[in-house]
Amino acid sequence: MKKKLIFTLIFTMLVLGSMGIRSVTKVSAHSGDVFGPACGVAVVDGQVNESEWASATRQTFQMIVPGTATPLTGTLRVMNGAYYLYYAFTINDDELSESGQWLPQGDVLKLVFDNDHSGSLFQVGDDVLVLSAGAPQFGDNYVVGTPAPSSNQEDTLGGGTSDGEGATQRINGLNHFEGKHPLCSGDTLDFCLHPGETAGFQIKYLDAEGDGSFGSSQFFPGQGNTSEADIVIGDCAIPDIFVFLPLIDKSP
Ligand SMILES: [Ca+2]
Ligand SMILES: [Ca+2]
Ligand SMILES: [Ca+2]
Ligand SMILES: [Ca+2]
Repeated sequence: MKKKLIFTLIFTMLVLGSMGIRSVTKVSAHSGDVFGPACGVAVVDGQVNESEWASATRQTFQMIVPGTATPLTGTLRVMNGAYYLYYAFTINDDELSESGQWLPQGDVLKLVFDNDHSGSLFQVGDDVLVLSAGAPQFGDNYVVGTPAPSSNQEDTLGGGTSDGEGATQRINGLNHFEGKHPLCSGDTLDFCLHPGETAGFQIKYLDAEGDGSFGSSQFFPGQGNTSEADIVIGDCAIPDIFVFLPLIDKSP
């Protein structure tokens, strides 16, 4: 009888495994680094104004830097409306570079998401949002997985759509990054989040120097595929999607 039970359990596990069902265990090895729930909308123009981000969850932190480079200090703000996730990042980089060694678009901010909050980053298909100093400043990407586990490319190259917008500016000694992305675009290469749900994420900032050389890679809350902070989606009624009716042609 016992053998039969064990056999049934193993069989069930094999069937579930073959169906590709991921573990639904919620890992919270990153307590403290939680952004949201917070409701609000912002004008995504690369100027992080205090007033427009007043209702966001904000945290200022020293970046984590492997090696000997000097850690920069970053501030991340997060909030959402009914349709979009909004995020703003400022960092005390000494200049905003629009191109550099290994960085054709210069300074780059990447938010790498753990869509299903499994506790592991860089699963193929996970959402990646990119804001660059050089054009195009916004990139809606996804984890490709090859050649390196963390490599990513534009959704449009994988049959998906580019969803959202972003802008970057140099203001008062800080690099400003602002972006927005649908909470649930319907694109399988994006996350789909509802009020109360949580996504994990990691920040990677790549610094291009003024002389064109590569500066450093800087992370928050840390480096590695299990070092992630959380975003909790608010139940926000703020209508932040606008439908423009087509102009009616009244000419005879
Ligand atoms: Ca703004
Ligand atoms: Ca997309
Ligand atoms: Ca994406
Ligand atoms: Ca820089």
